[in-house]
Amino acid sequence: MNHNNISPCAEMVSPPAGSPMHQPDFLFGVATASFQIEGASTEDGRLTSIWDRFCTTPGKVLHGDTGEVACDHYHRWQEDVELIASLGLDAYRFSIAWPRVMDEKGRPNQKGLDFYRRLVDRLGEKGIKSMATLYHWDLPQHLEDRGGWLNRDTAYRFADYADLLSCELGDSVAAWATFNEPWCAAYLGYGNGHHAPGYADHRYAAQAMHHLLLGHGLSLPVLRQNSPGAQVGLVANVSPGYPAQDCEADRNAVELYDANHNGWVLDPLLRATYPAKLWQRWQGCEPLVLGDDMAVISRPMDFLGINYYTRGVVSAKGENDYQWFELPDVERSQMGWEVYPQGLQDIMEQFKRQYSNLPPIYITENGFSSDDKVEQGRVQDGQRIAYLKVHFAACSRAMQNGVDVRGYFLWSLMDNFEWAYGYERRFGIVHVDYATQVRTLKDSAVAYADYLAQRRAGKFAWEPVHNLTARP
Ligand code: IFM
Repeated sequence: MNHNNISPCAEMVSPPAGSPMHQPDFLFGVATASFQIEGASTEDGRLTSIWDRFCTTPGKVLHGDTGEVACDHYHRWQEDVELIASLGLDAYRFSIAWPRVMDEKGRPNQKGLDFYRRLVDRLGEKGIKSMATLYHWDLPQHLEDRGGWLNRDTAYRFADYADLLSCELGDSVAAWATFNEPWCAAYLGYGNGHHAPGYADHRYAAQAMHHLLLGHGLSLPVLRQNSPGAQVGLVANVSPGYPAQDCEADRNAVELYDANHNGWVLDPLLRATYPAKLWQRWQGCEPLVLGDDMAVISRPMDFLGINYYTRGVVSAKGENDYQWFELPDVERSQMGWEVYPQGLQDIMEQFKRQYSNLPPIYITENGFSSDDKVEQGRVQDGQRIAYLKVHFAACSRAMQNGVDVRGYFLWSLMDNFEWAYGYERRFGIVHVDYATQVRTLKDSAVAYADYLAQRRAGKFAWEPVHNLTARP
């Protein structure tokens, strides 16, 4: 690891003075996902996943990049845990690769399980809490060959997988997220084909979403039973909508956008129903819902994880559809996403108004991609530092207005495989040189670590807005 840049630090990444984020119980972490960092895609009995297949399908991933090596975390996990510890983080959010831990018959693959056992044990020794995501998109290919998320049976296979993992690691994991971003798995994977497995049919997307959510609901009691000390929840990517113009048609467009981006996942979980507006836009695409599915899906969760990057500004496209409106002259990330911190406050306050049973929130992803370069041992990513600070401030305002936020996980610990964009887009606070696997702390990592060290030293006062320890 290259630490040359640790001393000439830029400013500290800190929430504003008095922010409730300074409370010692508020968790600060970083997040990653198995396929994006692990590599070792054929080692120790790991099966092929839908993303391995997708990467080798011509034209699907930029430059033909694959997850074969990625950040080589499977071999360098000890160095990476040291890195997490050296930053002074409270928690680490990672995901488990389903194809690494189960064989085609659903039997455990001990070598794969051992990898995660070693990881959570080492994190525990370092005093770092583990938040494990069970599904961050790497479905075993053999399940896709039987229909993947279009096949209801996959939801039951997912519950078996959750059972195995929580039996194995249930004593050491602080929080389980069943799924990461079902919206992406369903819509990008089955609705427009930008992600694996690459289908493009809205009826497929709706049915896949239903089975993903069913898998979530089926696994909740299993996780609770095997891992009674852990919190269980789901991670959703969320995005507030705003009208391009202040007119009724664009306000209706915002409702359609909101139903698609937020309500499609959150209404079933928190209201046991799909939003009617969704089917207004996608007529005839309603999924097949059986028996008590909606009751299963809406079983209570201990937390909701939200991933926030940007907002949508939309205008009407006929009566039942919307289109994106590209604002000129706004700051954007390397992904082209507008930097809009107010959206983080707005969406959390919207959820608080909308859902009477909204559980406590973790911000499970938030971060900035830029074309970072190592120059004389240093990566000057001042734009990322600025992004983090304004999002900390937005989170603080939401908490001051009564939103119960328990922690913040920055995406991402290190640069990694950014799905259809391959390795070109860099989200890490640690730079990865993919040719040498050298990790170099970017200025943002140093600035985040500076804040965490000063917070531990008790340097910040805060205004309490809710008692974090009083809730489960
Ligand atoms: O890299 C992804 C992550 O896997 C899921 N949430 C969004 C990130 C940035 O696109």
